[in-house]
Amino acid sequence: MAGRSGRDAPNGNNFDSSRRRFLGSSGLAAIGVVIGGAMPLSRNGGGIPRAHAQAAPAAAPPSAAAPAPAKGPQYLKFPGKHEGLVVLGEKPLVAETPESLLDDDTTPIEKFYIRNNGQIPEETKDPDAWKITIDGEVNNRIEITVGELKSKYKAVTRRMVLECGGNGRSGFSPPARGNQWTNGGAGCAEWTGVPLADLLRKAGLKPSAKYTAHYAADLHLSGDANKPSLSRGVRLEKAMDPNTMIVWAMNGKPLPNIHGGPVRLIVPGWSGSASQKWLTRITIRDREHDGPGMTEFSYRTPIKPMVPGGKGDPANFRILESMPVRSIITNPANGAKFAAGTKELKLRGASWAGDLTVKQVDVSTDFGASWQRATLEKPKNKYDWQRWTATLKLPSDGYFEIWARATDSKGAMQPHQAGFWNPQGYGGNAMHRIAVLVG
Ligand SMILES: Nc1nc2c(c(=O)[nH]1)N[C@H]1C(S)=C(S)[C@@H](COP(=O)(O)O)O[C@H]1N2
Ligand SMILES: [Mo]
Repeated sequence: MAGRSGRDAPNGNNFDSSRRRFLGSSGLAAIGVVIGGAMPLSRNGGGIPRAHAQAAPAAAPPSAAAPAPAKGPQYLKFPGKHEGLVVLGEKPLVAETPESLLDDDTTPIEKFYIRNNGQIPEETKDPDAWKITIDGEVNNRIEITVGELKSKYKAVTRRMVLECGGNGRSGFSPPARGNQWTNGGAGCAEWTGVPLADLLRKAGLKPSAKYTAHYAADLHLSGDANKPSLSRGVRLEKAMDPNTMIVWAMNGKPLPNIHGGPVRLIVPGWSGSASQKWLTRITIRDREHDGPGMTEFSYRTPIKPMVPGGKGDPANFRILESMPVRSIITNPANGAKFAAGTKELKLRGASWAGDLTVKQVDVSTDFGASWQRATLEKPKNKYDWQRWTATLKLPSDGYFEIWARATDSKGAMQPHQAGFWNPQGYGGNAMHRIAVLVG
């Protein structure tokens, strides 16, 4: 099944020596938060993924001289990237951003997560000469260079969340197949480009037009030029949404190669896999796309809930579209230690909800027995995340867990545990929990 092989394969510990290319020796020093030694979170019915505690910056990073330990976070070493990013897989390269590094209103490029399914292409020398084709169920096929796109269409800039479809996967029990994301397969950047709808209107959609198919320049992991590494698509309605864009700039800078430069799609609110990097072609289809990433259990979730760990019947699955509501605590970091007598903690966080907005964020210091409402900001524009703050009073010194949960504009709240298990672990949006120690 082309749609599955080579993608989302377990990344366990089967790394070879080439992984060292991307693995850093430190991560701790670069993180500007108060942290001490590793502090385990209390376990609660499997609600807290093991990887969570390990991914916390409080864990000791491997030293440069010592061989990499078999377990524990592996920090990323990649040009232009922050040393606190955690490598989830090396072939293909996948790295997530610990929640505490998502504390900026706009995620800086250096902290933005990386997700590849295939080989990373070489950086193009002439970005403006890069060609994009629009064909299929259109009246006029379009072939346009990035240079023409910039000069002939009206550019817009929007701050929008990009989130991997598998974000939160490590919360599933039994473990689901694929990169074990905690909450760090997400970021919120300023994207500049043109709405895809402007090009589709120019091309003229035929009445038969129903779905997009996205193609790109990255080679399949195997190196086979005839096999796309990933080719996803969306319903026409989403393609025509003015927030779905072809972008060439990120945070005001030319889109970096690692993030799909010179040009990529941004399909906000939906599984990040629809946001094709290194975009070369969009073919309009008269039916749902069936490229790699569209079939069987890839980016598809059960229609009728299935037994956790069960086999799953592909006929009971449909394409994952909007992502579920999520909130993260971005400060303090998991494992933070505070001086004895600290009575008040100031929290900062972020929340978002796929196609929806966030209505409310609550925090708890007593394992969910009582909740306190956080102050929630408005999004800058549609698909922006919503920052939140809260001031917590602590009854005494000691070990506390801080839990955060968001509720979306339709009233759906994050669950205590990742639910609706599926083989490749989509939709895991359990409440974020951190541990802190006072005194
Ligand atoms: N061409 C191409 N586009 C791609 C991918 C890929 O492997 N190849 N990965 C997708 C997935 S699964 C995600 S989550 C996002 C990640 O984008 P980022 O690496 O810029 O964070 O890109 C998407 N676009
Ligand atoms: Mo993804």
